[in-house]
Amino acid sequence: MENCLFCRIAAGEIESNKVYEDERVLAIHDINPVAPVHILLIPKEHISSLHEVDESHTELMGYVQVIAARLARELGLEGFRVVNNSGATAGQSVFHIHYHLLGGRDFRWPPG
Ligand code: IU
Repeated sequence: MENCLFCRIAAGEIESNKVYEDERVLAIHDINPVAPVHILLIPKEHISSLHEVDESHTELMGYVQVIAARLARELGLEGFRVVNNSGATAGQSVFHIHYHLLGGRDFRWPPG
C-alpha cells in the first residue's frame, strides 16, 4: 500500500527503531510510548484492521502472538498487555493492523 505508514516502514522507506524483524512480522518501538516498554507488532502484509481478518490470516495472526510472547520473555516482562485498537472509535489511528506490546508498569482494568 503506497501511502501506508507501516507498509513504508516495513519496506525500509521510513526509518524506525526496530526491535525485531523477519519475513512476516516487524516489531518497532512506538514513537509515543505510553509505558516503559511500548512495542508495535506489525504484520508486513497490509491488513487495515482486525475488521478485515478472516480464516486466511489464522497462521499469521497466531504468529504475531508468538513473537509478542517471545519479546515479552526476552525483555523479562512480568505482566504485560497486548492491545489491538480496531477502528477509530476504539482508538485506531494507523490503519495497518498492529498490536501494542505494553509493559514495565502496572495497568488498570477496564482500559479507558
Ligand atoms: P493505534 O492503535 O492505531 O492508535 O496505534 C498507532 C501507534 O503508532 C500509536 O501508538 C503511535 O504512537 C504510533 N506511531 C509510531 O510509532 N510512529 C509513527 O510514525 C506514527 C505513529 I504517525
